[in-house]
Amino acid sequence: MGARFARRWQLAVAALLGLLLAGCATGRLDATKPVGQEARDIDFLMRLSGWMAVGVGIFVAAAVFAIIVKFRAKPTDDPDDLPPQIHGNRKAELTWTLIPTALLVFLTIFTLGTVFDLAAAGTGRTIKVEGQQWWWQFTYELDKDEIDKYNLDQDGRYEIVTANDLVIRTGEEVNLEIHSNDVIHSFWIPQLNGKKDAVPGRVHHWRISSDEPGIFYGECVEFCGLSHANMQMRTIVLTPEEFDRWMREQLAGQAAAQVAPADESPEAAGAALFETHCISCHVVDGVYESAAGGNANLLAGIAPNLTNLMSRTAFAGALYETYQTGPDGAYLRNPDGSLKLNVAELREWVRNAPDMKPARADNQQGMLDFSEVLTDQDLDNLMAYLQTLGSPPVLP
Ligand code: HEC
Ligand SMILES: [Cu+2]
Repeated sequence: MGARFARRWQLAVAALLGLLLAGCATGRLDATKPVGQEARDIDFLMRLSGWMAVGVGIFVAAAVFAIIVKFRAKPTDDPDDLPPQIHGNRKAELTWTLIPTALLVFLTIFTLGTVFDLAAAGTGRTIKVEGQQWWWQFTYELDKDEIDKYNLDQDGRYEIVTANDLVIRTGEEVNLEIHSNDVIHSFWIPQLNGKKDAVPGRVHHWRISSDEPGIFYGECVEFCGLSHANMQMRTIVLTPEEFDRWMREQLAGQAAAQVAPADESPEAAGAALFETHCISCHVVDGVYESAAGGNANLLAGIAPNLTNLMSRTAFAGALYETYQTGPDGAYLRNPDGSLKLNVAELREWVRNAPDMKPARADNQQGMLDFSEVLTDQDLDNLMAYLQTLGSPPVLP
């Protein structure tokens, strides 16, 4: 191997290593900044085993170095003179068997403790999580106390169905029931807990919690087809008071949803278009339920429930922001303080979704291309209608 070739190799390896490490720097998915007990337990194990490995590594490297120096050949040595040939050394064998065993037993005790801790159910509410190509759905069922608290009809069964944004409150140990409607996915919010697979025909239990309000990002981490990388989600952690407001606004959004009114407004025209083109897949609670229970034309069985579309910070598997953000990620606001809708991308999504997110609508995955169906005027009207669906998000 020539020196020039070797240097090129070194350069290539350095460049690759640089690229690889650069991947660690994207701050959105970061398991080293836990905000809840579950993630903290995992972080502790990572640090414990990491530091132990560093200790072992330094010890082994130092020993190798010391041996190289101490037993190096001296100019006076006869090159044909071999050192004494021995077989086995009980003391050495025992040492390098027992020390690693002790280290591993020590790690196992901590690991098993954490594994059992993480498997225990939490004390908070249960939320159903459904993965499908290529977005996440979250379903909250209200219990008797909540039905009481929000002054709802005692005999009713109340469910809030949402997508992309998983909203929880600080301090609550939330129990997730993780399903899949098609292939295997995996649910991961690094700052809240480890990964849990979503497997068709099974329910996996998982617990998350956060001590602090904030938005914590997550992704599907089991390769699940074409738009796997675009199957993201967020956990919006609110204080108990804010969470309560979120609940009330979700319920208000359900109550406010209406059938297309017969007036001349753009909203009414949009609702009529929605009825024609969209309700074969999309549910608006209490109004357009035709897709409930699964549309035979959709492999996944469902499309995002749009009842409270405006209350979500992201759409299309959290690939796009519902509201405009500046370069620093902060939300842009209108003069009256309200959030600025990301009309451009939302409109483009409704016009030609497969162009915005790779999917195979012809294979019943994702949303159809409406670019040949809807006129500019239709799109404006649909935008007006979509803006009637729910109130703005409650932000931490
Ligand atoms: C064939 C079924 C189907 C039809 C018809 C359909 N959609 Fe969709 N729509 C979907 C699916 C599936 C998704 C989720 C796609 C994804 O995230 O990968 C979606 C996503 C959306 C979203 C983003 C929601 C979110 O929370 O991520 C909006 C908004 C939307 N559709 C509006 C419409 C409108 C308006 C129409 C009618 C013009 C319509 N859709 C027609 C299946 C459909
Ligand atoms: Cu997936």
